[in-house]
Amino acid sequence: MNKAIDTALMQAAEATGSTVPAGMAAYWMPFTANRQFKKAPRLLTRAEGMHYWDDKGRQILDGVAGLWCVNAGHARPRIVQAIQQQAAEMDFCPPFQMAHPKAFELAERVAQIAPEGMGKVFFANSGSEAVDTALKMALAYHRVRGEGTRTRLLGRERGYHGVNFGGISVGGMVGNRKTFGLAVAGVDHIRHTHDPVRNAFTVGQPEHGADIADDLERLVALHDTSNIAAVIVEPVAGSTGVLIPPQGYLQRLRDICTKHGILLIFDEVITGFGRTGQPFAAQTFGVTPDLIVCAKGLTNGCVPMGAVIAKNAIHDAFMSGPEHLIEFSHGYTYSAHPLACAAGLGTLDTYAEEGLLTRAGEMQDYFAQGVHSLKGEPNVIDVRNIGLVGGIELSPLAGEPTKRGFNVFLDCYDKGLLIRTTGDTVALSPPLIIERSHIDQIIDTLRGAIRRAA
Ligand code: PXG
Ligand code: PLP
Repeated sequence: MNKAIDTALMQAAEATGSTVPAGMAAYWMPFTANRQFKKAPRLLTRAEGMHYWDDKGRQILDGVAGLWCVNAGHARPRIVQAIQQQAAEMDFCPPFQMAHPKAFELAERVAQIAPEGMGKVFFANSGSEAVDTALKMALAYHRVRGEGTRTRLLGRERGYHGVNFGGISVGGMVGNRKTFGLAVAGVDHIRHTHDPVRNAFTVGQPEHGADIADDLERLVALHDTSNIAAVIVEPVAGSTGVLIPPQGYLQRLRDICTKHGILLIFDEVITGFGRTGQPFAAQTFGVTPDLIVCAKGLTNGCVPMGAVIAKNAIHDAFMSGPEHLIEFSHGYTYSAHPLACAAGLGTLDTYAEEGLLTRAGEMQDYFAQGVHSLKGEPNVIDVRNIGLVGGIELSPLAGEPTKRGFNVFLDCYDKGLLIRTTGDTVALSPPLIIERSHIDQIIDTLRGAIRRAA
């Protein structure tokens, strides 16, 4: 820590009326209430299996797999060894016009667990980068086939697709529009599927709402098919409150896209790698998109990495012009980074050895019983679940939306449980190695916190 800078930053903070503990001034934290956090910091210093430990040595049960990413649990030996070995063997390999063996190996392994016919893998370094990669791929795909008027990108209300310009544009979060304005032009949105009046407290997929997919026909009628490149949705919306797709909805969306030649992109950053009981939600729901965006569980959260998995036909359409030319002018300095590829291989080995990509399916009934037992607790207005994802929606405190949710988060943390809240919805997405006793602990702790937040 540079003392002079730290002191200057602290003085500046004091001048504006906020005080920050020594050593904490320089780090501008992402998606965090910085001033509040620095008054009462929550610091994690170690992790293993289902648990974190904080700087005071307290053990904390991980109810959210870090941030929906540590699907195999923490500090898994195969992954640790793979990263250590790779760091010593080769630190970096230029990804443009060059490659290293593990990039091919990881792509093959991802393709093996992807839906039939989706055999091409393009690497990025985060979900946000993978989302923007997929959007650019969709635009370029139509151009390379001579349908260059297909430029419009469609998202869905209440969608979250990361933080880059493409992602916030197709995303459906009003906060991004309030903070950043227009972003990418030529974007429109279909309706979200959340319907608490008809579907509250449904176990698994809601019965009502397949017809909401027809909203895509409305936008086709408005913009004309010839102008629409792609529609991107999360099969299960995570960040905006755990919204489960109604029965038949995704298939209907698929059918409408197929009818009009619109690419369907599933953003599986959260649902990918076993979260819903199959490797991808596409398989859980039996609907195959044209592109899958993934990240998080790809490397068990250990080294940043994202990817786009493309249908073979989409990739093949690019392989047309002269062979010496670059087919898709896109990529990142750290695409297919050796450390990330090593971590990815260690992760997929761990998933395979322990059957983790289908374990959510085995645990989901017990998990569902647990989360739905919170129905009837004070202010619980809805409970939603699929695989090992749970959403418990609380009614907001009068005039102070998000505060009750945050109070529950703080209370759980105090009692040794890490959860995630988005607005007033508690989101659970534990590591897939979870045992029944952990589910019991999560539900007991959460129940107490919800009661105390009444
Ligand atoms: N798409 C989806 C569906 C996501 O959930 C991203 C894209 C972006 O990934 P990166 O790796 O760029 O963060 C995400 C990320 C939350 C939360 O609280 C969820 C995410 C990120 C931060 C917070 O639910 N998901
Ligand atoms: N900005 C500048 C000036 C660069 O040279 C580069 C990459 O070479 C980038 C941004 C993009 O960085 P990355 O490839 O890590 O996304």
